[in-house]
Amino acid sequence: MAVKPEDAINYRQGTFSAMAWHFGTMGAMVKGKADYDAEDFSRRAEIVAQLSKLPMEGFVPGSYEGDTDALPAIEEDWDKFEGGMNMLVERTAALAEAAQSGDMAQIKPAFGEVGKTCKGCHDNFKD
Ligand code: ASC
Repeated sequence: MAVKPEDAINYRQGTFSAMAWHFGTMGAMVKGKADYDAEDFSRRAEIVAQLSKLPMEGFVPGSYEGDTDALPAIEEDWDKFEGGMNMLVERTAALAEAAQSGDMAQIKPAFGEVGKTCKGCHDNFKD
């Protein structure tokens, strides 16, 4: 797929922004800063799980300069990056599954695993 680097950057940033919107709202519930609403939490967890599949195709050659925080390390260590993105897909699916239980004792650790996965890639691949 031939795309302009700036379009790829906008695309993947949009997907991550939408994920952060929902994950942040979920985080407020997990941390007790907002009332836990099981149905709303579950809906958002599903959205995040679906969104997590989207950004990967936006990481195209030539898109690691300009208006982006994505580091060239992504291309240099592609297997590790891809592994991290796959882990995000798996762990957000696990969180969506846990969310269906409505049981915070199951949700909390699953939420934490997703957060760690976000951070793992940010530490290595985001400026
Ligand atoms: C968020 C968000 C992230 C992750 C990360 C977790 O809510 O926007 O990028 O959680 O901070 O470590």
